Amino acid sequence: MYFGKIKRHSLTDRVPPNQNVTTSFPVLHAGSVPDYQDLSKWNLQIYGLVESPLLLTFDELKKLPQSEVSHDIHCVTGWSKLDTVWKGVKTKEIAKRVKPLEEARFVILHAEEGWTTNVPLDDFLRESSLLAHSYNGVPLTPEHGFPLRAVMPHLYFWKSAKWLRGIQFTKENHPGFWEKNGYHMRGDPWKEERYSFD
Ligand SMILES: Nc1nc2c(c(=O)[nH]1)N[C@H]1C(S)=C(S)[C@@H](COP(=O)(O)O)O[C@H]1N2
Ligand SMILES: [Mo]
Repeated sequence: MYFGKIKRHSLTDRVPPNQNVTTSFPVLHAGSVPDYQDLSKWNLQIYGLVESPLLLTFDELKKLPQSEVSHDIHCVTGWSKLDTVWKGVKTKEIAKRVKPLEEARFVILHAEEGWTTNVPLDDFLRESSLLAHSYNGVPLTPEHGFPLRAVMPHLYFWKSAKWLRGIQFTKENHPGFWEKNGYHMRGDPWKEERYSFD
């Protein structure tokens, strides 16, 4: 596994403003944890402003090129966790296959129970953005998003939808679940983009 060049830096360079490092792994979400008996009915729908929409089964997703990446994550409630290791399919690999149209500027991530979050297309397509099925080398636990979640570690962690079922490419920026409740449309932790009204 390649972890990149080891840089010498203090924790303050590494942790965004007003965040505290935790070694635990807090669980945060609205609604209930889905209970999947098996994945035979599970699929991931990729649609909207794309040339070739895709409907992937879990097996098909596992057959796409896999990446394992290590990132720090930052929750808007104030905790950060360093060096979290995720495995899955890069969003870039998905985009290569569906080919977003030129009009597509934003992405809505759809989770179970109708939960959504919105991100600009450029953020969705970052090198570090992943559709993850594993954490620390083992499948995600139900409460952390089994069988599949988004991981977009350069944004506050609420953008990283757990129990992901759909990826919709859009022209306009449609606020998702927390964004409708005042959370930021982008959510850059380094700029402290927590809420849209402050
Ligand atoms: N489907 C879904 N995904 C979600 C949420 C949610 O309520 N529903 N909450 C988000 C929030 S606010 C956070 S901080 C992270 C928490 O992920 P964790 O429970 O794995 O730490 O999940 C995000 N993904
Ligand atoms: Mo959160």
